Amino acid sequence: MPVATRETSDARVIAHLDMDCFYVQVEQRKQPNLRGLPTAVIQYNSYKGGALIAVSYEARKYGVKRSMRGDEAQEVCPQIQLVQVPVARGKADLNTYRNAGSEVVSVLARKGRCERASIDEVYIDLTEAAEAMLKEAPPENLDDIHEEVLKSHVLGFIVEDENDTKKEVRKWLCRSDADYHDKLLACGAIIVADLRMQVLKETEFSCSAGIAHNKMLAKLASAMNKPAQQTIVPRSSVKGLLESFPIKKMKQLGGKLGSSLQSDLGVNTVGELLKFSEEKLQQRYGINTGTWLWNIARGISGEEVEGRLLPKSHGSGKNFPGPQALKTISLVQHWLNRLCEELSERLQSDLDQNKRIARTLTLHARAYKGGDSDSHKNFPSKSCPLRYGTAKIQEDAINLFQAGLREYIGFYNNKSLGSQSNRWGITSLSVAASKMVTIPSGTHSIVKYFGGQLQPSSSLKQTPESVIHEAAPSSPSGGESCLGLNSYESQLGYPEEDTRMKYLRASFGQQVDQSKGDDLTEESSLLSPQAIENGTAEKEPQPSFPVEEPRHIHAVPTLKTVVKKNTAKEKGNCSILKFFKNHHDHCTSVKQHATNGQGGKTLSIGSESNYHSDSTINNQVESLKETNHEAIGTDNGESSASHEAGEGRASWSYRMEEIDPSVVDELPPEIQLEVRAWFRPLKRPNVVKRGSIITHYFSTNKD
Ligand code: TTP
Repeated sequence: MPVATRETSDARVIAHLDMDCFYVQVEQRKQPNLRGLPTAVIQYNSYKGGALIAVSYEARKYGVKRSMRGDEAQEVCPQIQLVQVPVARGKADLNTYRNAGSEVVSVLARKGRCERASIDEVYIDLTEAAEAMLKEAPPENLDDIHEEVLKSHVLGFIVEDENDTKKEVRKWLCRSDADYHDKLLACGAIIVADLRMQVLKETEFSCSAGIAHNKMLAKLASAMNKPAQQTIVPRSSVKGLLESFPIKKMKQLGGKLGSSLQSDLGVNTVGELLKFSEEKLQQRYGINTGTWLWNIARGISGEEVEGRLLPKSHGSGKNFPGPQALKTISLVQHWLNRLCEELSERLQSDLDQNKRIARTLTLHARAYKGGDSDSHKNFPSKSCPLRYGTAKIQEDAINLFQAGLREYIGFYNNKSLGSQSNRWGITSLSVAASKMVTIPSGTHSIVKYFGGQLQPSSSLKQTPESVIHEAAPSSPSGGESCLGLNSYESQLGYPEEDTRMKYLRASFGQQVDQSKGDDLTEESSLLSPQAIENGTAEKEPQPSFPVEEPRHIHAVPTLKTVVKKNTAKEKGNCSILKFFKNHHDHCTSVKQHATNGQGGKTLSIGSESNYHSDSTINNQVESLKETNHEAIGTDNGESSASHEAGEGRASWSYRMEEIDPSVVDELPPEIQLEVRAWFRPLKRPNVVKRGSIITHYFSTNKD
């Protein structure tokens, strides 16, 4: 989701460096005889000659495009050299490219704060370096400016004599009457050219760059003149640049939000957004996205260069195009096992090298159903807390897949696989590990770190079996699953036994007593079963709208009281299930609440919660009705408290989308996590709830 950030008034110099036809360059470094030849890297599969994933600039001249397959590329350019990506475990092995990307980052990081944006893209904040240069050796004082700098493109700068471009650029760089911003950018251009030459010398890779006062503009500019060139964006040229810049090409606008701008507002270029007031954009897309759109129309972006040299996540995926589509669970399991093996290896090496652990495992897939391989429908992505160890990741991944499949085909069981309506095919599978956390070094801090996550508790033992089993329908072990963990290992998210124990001993400086494991609550308990079914727990933010709702911060005296009361009782528990556990004993079974007419989700409050449909959230929060009947309600005239007849006790329900998220702020942090996971999927576009107050949601009787 786009995030509006206020731009600082300070002058900044940000560069975005993007490697040219990166995989091709990596392959050409391995095989120097390919240099200068039309070359393309193809995916690992022979279907129609394999999909092209990187195309050299020589091949582009012949009309070879990334969208082509090998066969087609050979038709338009018979002399093309097709190189297959390295292969491991029957799929592409991108490690060579990742490592090559790291080589580049390590050169750049010497000069400023770097953010690795992708396998071959880096942002670098050169403000300090440019300021220092301007002070000590400004461009106009330089006897010699390198040719590479003089080849820079300066947006909006009209070169009068085409034959004298370098001389003209030199003049622009050395203007003594330039404003401070442009002077800094001129210094930035000199530094970036130097860095690019350094990268070429040390890695043999060429790259292109954009130099501007913010990340957004630097990124736009780096793609404007490729390969091996750089583009400067003076402030005065921002309006001209955005005026004609296609809206769908803008970062974060390639998807639904960009399409909505086109179809609903008739906006086709970024500049056309200038026609709309901030209020209008906010009304249509929500406060945050509205402001973000208003900002980008003006080239405003306050986003900082994050200072991250390591990837944000790890992923392993594979496509199964055409006839290769996976049509049985056992085939899916076979490939998931391989993908998980690779993921696990990379997580292990990240842990070894960087002392980082990942906290979330996500499964994505593309699929078709009903035997129609052309009709791809969205296969729901699913997430759960990540447990280290290849076998555990494999087990959790297949469970996530099955949860997704069940939702995807509406109803799923093995017996009906053969029937036409339940036929399906998987054309793409991937697993990703995200939410990377660096483990603080030092005995004291590591204890503190784990202490926060692993408070002693027996809550898991009280987690309803039914919930666990339903959520993990085919757990091979029949026991431990991504939802039902209670081993020390799973809590720590640590890798295989030996490494884990070794690492813990080293970290704590003491013997680790494994037997203590049973007493600890694991992170997975923070995940509601519904969240896993919905793929919402800890789900990575998607770059499309829904738009974030405005948050309302209101005092919530009633709920606060309840929370305080329970918190005192339940200190140390990590799950909302546990949080309310004292009230289960005498509860009755819960009736499942169907999705309401508006597609909303209903949270049924009662006991013996059965994990059921993805649109129904059931949790054992009976205590709310015990202590605070009036705390939950709806505002649409439907009964807020649905007393379940025949069960002897009331089971309360409320529609999730009608609960003010600010209520969650009042809950203990560990409970907040879980409740937030319930809220996430309910964010909807074009809804700006104004004037919502907590009493509105939590009044006893709604008409
Ligand atoms: P890009 O930076 O998008 O492209 P590129 O470096 O090949 O070419 P350009 O000079 O135009 O920037 O992608 C970087 C690498 O990522 C690319 O070399 C191959 C890989 N890649 C894929 O594997 N699949 C894809 O769909 C894309 C877009 C890239």
